[in-house]
Amino acid sequence: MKLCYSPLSPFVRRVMITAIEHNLRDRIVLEDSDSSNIFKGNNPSNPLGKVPSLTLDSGEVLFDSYVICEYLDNIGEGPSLFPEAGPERTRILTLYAMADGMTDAAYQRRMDSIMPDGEGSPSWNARLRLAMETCLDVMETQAESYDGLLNIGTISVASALGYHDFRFSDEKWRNGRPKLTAWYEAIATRPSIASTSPE
Ligand SMILES: N[C@@H](CCC(=O)N[C@@H](CS)C(=O)NCC(=O)O)C(=O)O
Repeated sequence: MKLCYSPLSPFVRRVMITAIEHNLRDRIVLEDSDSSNIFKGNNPSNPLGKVPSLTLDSGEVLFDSYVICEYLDNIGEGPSLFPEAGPERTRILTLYAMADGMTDAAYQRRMDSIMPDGEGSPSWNARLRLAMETCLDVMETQAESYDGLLNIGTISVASALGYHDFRFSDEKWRNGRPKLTAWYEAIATRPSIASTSPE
């Protein structure tokens, strides 16, 4: 299997965490993305021009990160990160959607900030920042319920927070959010999380 990837992408990070948790890391060959032209996208294997994509040995190409994580979850070893259909799955996928949306907002803000002079939008940036702050506030109210759980929702929250630290450290998400901070500090020591941190 070939994974088109970028080491700094929070979306790729979910895939890497899933691969490590399921003992699949050795079966994945990493292919660098091409970020030389931001207007072309970075991955021709994906019609959306984004990483990650996973090319199977059959030649079939999977995207996006959610689909790849679920595929790896199905073929890998160990406990599933995707609960069976039912209320628990719905709750975890809703958590995933919040973490995914927060990550996407952060990524859009990052891209907006590197557009040529005059092309960025301060108003849209403020809209996206508010969404990120609101997600963080909701996560703070839920953080105690994340304790000890490893699933597609919690690994996506951890990836979102890692990306926040990496790109927006000046916004100090930990301030006023002690429960989320404590949860994150604990999960960040897990080998699959620690070894995929965007440094
Ligand atoms: N929903 C997608 C998002 C992927 C995504 O936004 N990837 C970014 C890197 S963090 C990318 O490749 N962007 C290149 C571009 O949009 O041109 C997923 O979960 O895989």
